[in-house]
Amino acid sequence: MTPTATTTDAGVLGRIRDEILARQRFLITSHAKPDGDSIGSQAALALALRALGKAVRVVNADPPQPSLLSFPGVADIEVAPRVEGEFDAVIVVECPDLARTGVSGLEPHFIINVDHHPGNTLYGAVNWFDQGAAACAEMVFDVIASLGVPLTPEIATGVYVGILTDTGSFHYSNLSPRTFDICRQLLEAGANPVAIARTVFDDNSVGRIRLFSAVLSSMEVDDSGRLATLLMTKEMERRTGGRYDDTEGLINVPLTVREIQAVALFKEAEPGVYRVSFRSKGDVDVSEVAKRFGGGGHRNAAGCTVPGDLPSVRGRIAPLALEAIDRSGRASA
Ligand SMILES: [Mn+2]
Repeated sequence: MTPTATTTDAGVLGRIRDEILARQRFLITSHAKPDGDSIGSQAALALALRALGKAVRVVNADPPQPSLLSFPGVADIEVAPRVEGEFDAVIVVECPDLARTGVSGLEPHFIINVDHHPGNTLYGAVNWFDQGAAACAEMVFDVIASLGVPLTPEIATGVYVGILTDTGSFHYSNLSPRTFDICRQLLEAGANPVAIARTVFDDNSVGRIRLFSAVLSSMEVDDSGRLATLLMTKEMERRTGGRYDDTEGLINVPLTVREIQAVALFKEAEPGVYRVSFRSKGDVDVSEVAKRFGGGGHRNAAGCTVPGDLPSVRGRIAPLALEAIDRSGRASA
């Protein structure tokens, strides 16, 4: 098969259906540090294939987030750096290239690639790549429908978890009428959107909230009101009972202020060394700032490690971040 850039035609879905129906033993994997779309897509697909009497193992390089563990099929997901055993096909969901799985031993197998990430390298024997899908789970929904497997509440829950998380709770731009049509069918099949959202998002601890509170209390906003800086120290971690590695989403809080265009979080890595994380909106390119200090990343999310005391590190970073904001203002003017 000659892969094409975006293969949304009915032909590829029919081919996936035929290849699955003709095979018996499956491995399903996804990207390392799996997100809600990875886990929801995998769990739903595994349940659907098992309903067809197939043998299915799901193997990822890293465990699911604890908040996802109670969803149907998720506890069965294995964590391993390498796959061993005989499989008739490997289905890779939500993964732009094979290396991103973090799992070795996949290459010799017949690979079915189902993904929506821009830049997918079409590494499979069969590739369904649709970057217009709001979540890989939308594509998995179509695969399950093509197989003729009835939607159970458990399967519907997995697909809904993927869509809910990958759309940022229905905030992001890839949403389409199709997204809501699928969700309508998922609810009709028994997915409970209130219970799912509570399970996914109500996973804070008191210590985590206290750590967030300490870090947000450190916020400084520059005179123009466009740049926020945050500080996190080991002392804050000790005092609050939060965990240093459990601060997902914290840096995004200042960005919810309309005027703030970029955020820099200075996280004390060791005495005299700061890990600096950046987030920005729109055309503000914070990766350029990170690169000046040997780091990198994307336009709107980047990071670097900088030695020095806080006043000097902040003093070097803040003017460059403001320049990045100024540049974007000029570009869009
Ligand atoms: Mn996704």
